[in-house]
Amino acid sequence: MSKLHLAHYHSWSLVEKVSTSYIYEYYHLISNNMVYIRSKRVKGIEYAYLVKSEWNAHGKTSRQQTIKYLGRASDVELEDIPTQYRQDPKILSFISEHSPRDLNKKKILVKDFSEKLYLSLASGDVGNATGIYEGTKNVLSLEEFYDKILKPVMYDIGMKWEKSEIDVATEHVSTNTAYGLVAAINERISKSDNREKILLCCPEGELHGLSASVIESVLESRGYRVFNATPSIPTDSIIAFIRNTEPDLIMISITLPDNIKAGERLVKRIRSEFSIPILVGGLAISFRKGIFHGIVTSNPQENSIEDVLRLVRSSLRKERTIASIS
Ligand code: B12
Repeated sequence: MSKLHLAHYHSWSLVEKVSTSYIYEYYHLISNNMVYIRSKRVKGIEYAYLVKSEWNAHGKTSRQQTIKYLGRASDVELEDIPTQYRQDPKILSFISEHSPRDLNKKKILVKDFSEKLYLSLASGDVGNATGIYEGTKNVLSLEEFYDKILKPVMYDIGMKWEKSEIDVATEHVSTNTAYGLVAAINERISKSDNREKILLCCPEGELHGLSASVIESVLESRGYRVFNATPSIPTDSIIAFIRNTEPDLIMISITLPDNIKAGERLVKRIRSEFSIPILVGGLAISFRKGIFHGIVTSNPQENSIEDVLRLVRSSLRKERTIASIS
């Protein structure tokens, strides 16, 4: 990642949006010049223009110049935008807002958002990362943002670290920034009361906790009350917490295959004291079948947020059925 690229990227925090009933303008500030997309509606059809605005400090006036006619707003592709202006989440937002149904466009946008998110995470910029999330909102659901963008970016960071393409400091900065991003997203999520309680925890020794934060974020958005006790804490603490809070479901997240045995011990201990449904999942489980007898685990390769939600719903439904029978 070049420093120049990052410096350029930071200028997006100065982006401003102006809207009237007919004109939407997305600004990109480069020194004293702004570049933005303006769209005008003619006979019900929106047409887009890439426009440069030059500020004259002496005369205190600005001069607009159309750089490029982009055609119908709904047909604008990223490729239509000159490369130097493609970095702006607001320009991306304009494209996604005007043609959210175009699958191919969506793919390109996901790729572009992912590259930008990687840069933001690696440079420790929560504000930028949150801006990127905001930019995806017209095209992607919260679940899709996590599944299609944040998770693959984190997996990629893992690969890069494994291949020594990035050092451990960059990996740590990225992970901590990702936590900040999830927290910022959570602040934007409205929560309701009287919800089913879910405890998220890890076996002792398991230090991977971002997965649980992502799951927490989605479950909270769906109205569940989540207690996130990850990453690793002593089993006795988990047991005491369960006794005090009486959750309706316990979810155990395991990332490292080395921690499966500790996970099995945790499950055994919980089952010996409580009859609360347990769900086990995580990277370690997603590649191994047939472990954790009698416990619902996420299936290999079925690791998406939708899968997690499905498993949570079915576990709670089973619990309610058992409760209503007994
Ligand atoms: C961030 C990170 C760390 C951070 C974790 C910080 C934190 N607080 O989370 C730190 C630096 C601590 C770390 C340490 C280590 N890490 Co690490 N880490 C990662 C990394 C880059 C990202 C993990 C992540 O957040 N992923 C994003 C989340 C959203 O995805 P997810 O975990 O898959 O979760 C999803 C699903 O699995 C599922 N899910 C998760 N939990 C549950 C639970 C239930 C019940 C259900 C239903 C579903 C479910 O839902 C989630 C959302 O879809 C991964 C790369 C990777 N491929 O994941 C490596 C990775 C997991 N780490 C790895 C390694 C080797 C280590 C270390 C051993 C390195 C070392 N030598 O010290 C240590 C071990 C620490 C320990 N004892 O746990 C390897 C593991 C390889 C392996 N198979 O054994 C990986 C894969 C990197 C790599 N490519 O080599 N790591």
